[in-house]
Amino acid sequence: MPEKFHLISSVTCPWVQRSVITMRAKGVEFDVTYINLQDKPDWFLEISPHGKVPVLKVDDVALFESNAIAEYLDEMFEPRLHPADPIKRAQNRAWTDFLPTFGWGPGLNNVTYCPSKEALPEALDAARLRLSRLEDAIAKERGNDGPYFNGDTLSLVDAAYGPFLQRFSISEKVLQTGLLEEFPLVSAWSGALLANETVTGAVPPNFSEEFNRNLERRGTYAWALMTAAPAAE
Ligand SMILES: N[C@@H](CCC(=O)N[C@@H](CS)C(=O)NCC(=O)O)C(=O)O
Repeated sequence: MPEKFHLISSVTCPWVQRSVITMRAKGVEFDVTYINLQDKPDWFLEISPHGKVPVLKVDDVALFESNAIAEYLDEMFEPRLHPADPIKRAQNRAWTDFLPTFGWGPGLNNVTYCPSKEALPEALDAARLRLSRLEDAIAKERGNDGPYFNGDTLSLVDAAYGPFLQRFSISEKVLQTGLLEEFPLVSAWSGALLANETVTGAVPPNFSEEFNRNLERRGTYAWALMTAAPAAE
């Protein structure tokens, strides 16, 4: 059995949060080192082939890629966050692989980090397409009554999507697009994930401050709305 887990992290990274959720759900103790991704240390570049976090050091072995890390943790520690049924497990893996399509590029992140009011309608349309696929996937899962992807316990799919839905919910407070309300199953799923402390608490205490800094650095519309002076009477 490995003795020491050490996570190389960055405060606002959703892929890192996925590793932390997985370790929290399994009660795995770990140390953390935060690095500055704008100025990566040499020791980090030596252990991270593509220079990305998370890296999980398991004793002296460095694992990279949040998906590989999640799968490793799931094989090693109870409770299993993958379904026992091989077909369901394959489906869960496939929906986890869908995450970059869902979150990145013309997906949910383009709404979260939308640069302007004018760019919002196009970002919303592209996100709607991905959200409708996810809505269908959850509908097929229901058989189970939720609140999580496979039913009443967290799965690796929940650990993967939760961080992206959490970041969207922060921007959505000011954007007020109502986007998720168009997808009631995704909306209920998001609500359950954001009410789960294992998910939302898997960030350090300075997360909000650093996330806002991120919104500012990226020149987002959400940041402009957060800092807009109230209209004069
Ligand atoms: N596919 C990777 C994505 C990780 C990733 O994109 N991490 C970002 C931070 S959220 C990063 O380290 N970026 C640094 C860079 O690309 O230079 C995973 O799942 O671990």
